[in-house]
Formats: sequence, C-alpha cells, structure tokens
Amino acid sequence: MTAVPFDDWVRQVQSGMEDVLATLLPPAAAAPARLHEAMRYAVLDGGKRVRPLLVHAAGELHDADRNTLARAAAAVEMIHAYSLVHDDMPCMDDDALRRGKPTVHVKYDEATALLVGDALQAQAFLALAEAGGDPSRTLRMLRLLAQASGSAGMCGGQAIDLASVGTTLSLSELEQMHRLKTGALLRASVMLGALCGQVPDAAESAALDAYAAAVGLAFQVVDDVLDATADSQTLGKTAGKDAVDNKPTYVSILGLEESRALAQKLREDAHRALLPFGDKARRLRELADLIVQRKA
Ligand code: GRG
Repeated sequence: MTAVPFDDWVRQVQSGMEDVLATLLPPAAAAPARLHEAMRYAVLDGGKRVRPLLVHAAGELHDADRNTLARAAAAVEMIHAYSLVHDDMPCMDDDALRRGKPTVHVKYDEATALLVGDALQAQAFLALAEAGGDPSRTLRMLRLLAQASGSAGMCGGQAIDLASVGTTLSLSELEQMHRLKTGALLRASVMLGALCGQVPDAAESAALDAYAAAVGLAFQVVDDVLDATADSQTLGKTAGKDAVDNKPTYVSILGLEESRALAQKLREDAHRALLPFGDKARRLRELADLIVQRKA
C-alpha cells in the first residue's frame, strides 16, 4: 500500500480538525452569543495545528480509535488556543496580532478575552470527558491534560517566563522554563495520541516521551530563531518581540548559529528515540522534521 504523502496527510488532519473543532465548540448564535462567537474566533481558521498533528501521528502508531483521537486532538488545541488568548492580553505579553488576525482582547475586549480562555479550558476537558470508550483510559487522559496545562506544566512555565523578563537565565533555567511552558503540552499531545490506541508499555512510553521532550524543546528553539529572523507577516504575530521585551531566549544566550545547531541536534535525538518503532513511526519522524524546518 502506498502511504499518503506527508503534506497531504498534514492537510487532511488540519481540515478534519477544523470540522471537529467547529462541531465541538458552542454555536456562535447560542447565548451568550458574544462569548461563543469570540471562542470560535480564537480557535477556528488559524494556526498550524502542531499539537493535533502530534496527537494523530502518535495515535496512528498505536492504531487508535478515530473518534477518541479527534476529541483528544481538539481538547489539546482548545487548551493551546486558550493559552494564546491569555498570553496576548495586556497583563501578559500585550500583543495585538495572532494567527494573522487582531488578538481576542483587541477584536472584542479584555473581559471577553479572559472568559474566552476560561471557557475554552473547560470546553477542552468536556471534549475529552465525552470521548467515550474505557472510563479508566478517559480518566488517565484527563489527568494527563490537567497536569500538562496546570502549575506543574504550561501555567507554571508561563509564571517562570513572566518572572524572568529583564533577568539573566542560565541555559538550564531557560530549558526548564520551556519544558513547562510549551514542552508540557507538546509532550501531552504525543502521550494522549498514544493512549487513544493500544496502551503503550513502559518501554514504548519512555521512547515516546524522549521523542516528545526533544521535539518540544526543538519547537521552542526554532520559535526563538524565527522571532529573531522572520517578519510579522510570515509569522502571523509580532516578530522581534523577545528582544524588545528583554526576554531571555536561546538566541540571546547561544546566538543564532548555535541555536540552529541545537535545533538540528534535537531533531536527531527525536529520530533516535523513534528507532524501536521502525517505519510505523514515520509520521512522528516527519513531524519532527517539519517542526525544525518550519518557517512560521
Ligand atoms: C497564558 C496560561 C498561559 C500560558 C501561555 C504557550 C504560552 C503559555 C504562550 C504562548 C506564547 C508563545 C509565543 C510561546 C512560544 C511558543 C508558542 C507556544 C508559540 C505558539 O504556538 P504555535 O506556533 O501557534 O503552535 P499556532 O498559532 O500555529 O497554533
């Protein structure tokens, strides 16, 4: 059987995700309409859908159930979208552009943006709770997503990030911040995808986690490189903000060339972690390449 080319597979997952998200989000006309419209504005029609792609790729590796996979992917994307809405608010990064559009607090207002994030977070857990199938597996997935999103994961990383502005971080402190802020949700995406199928054994879990850790960090290193080198139109968000905001980044600590080399090394680490899975891990391998080679 000839495999679907990677680009086509990416487009299929992205467009399937759009349909699933559109169905799982409350209709824009339902009261309170302004909040629902803003939630759909924040989530639909934008973003690379990297986390859903990771969920699907890991799911394919484990012959996952399609419905559970779609809901797990949607749940992670809703958490991600909520984090972007809150991150862009004046009390955090204060940004006006996201996914090539005005940010939610600019398009609507600050209170709406706060509620959009809160409601998206709840909607994410609802999507996962109603995934069906074995209740103990659902519970495991809910715990995984909660841990990755909360103070031991994404929110904790964001707190360290906010506290680090204008300070000097060592490379290991920077790495720890990113392992939490962006890495935790990317790792959870891989594990959630795997849990949608035959539950991985300890060795498989360890291999997947090593892959996800490398990819999660590579994603951030590339993000820092792009912030320093790409333009706002290409990125769909304000470029060059890290330097303006005096934020410690891989580029500020290592410089551009060493950061690029680190991203390549992490890509190799990710590939190596997948060796035990052979050709079945092709999509995860291709995604590691995409994450390191992306231009936006
Ligand atoms: C506010 C609780 C809270 C957390 C915010 C993830 C995050 C934590 C903030 C985002 C800020 C940021 C620019 C982080 C750098 C890496 C990152 C997550 C970029 C955006 O993710 P992409 O590139 O975005 O996957 P798209 O739009 O493609 O989904």
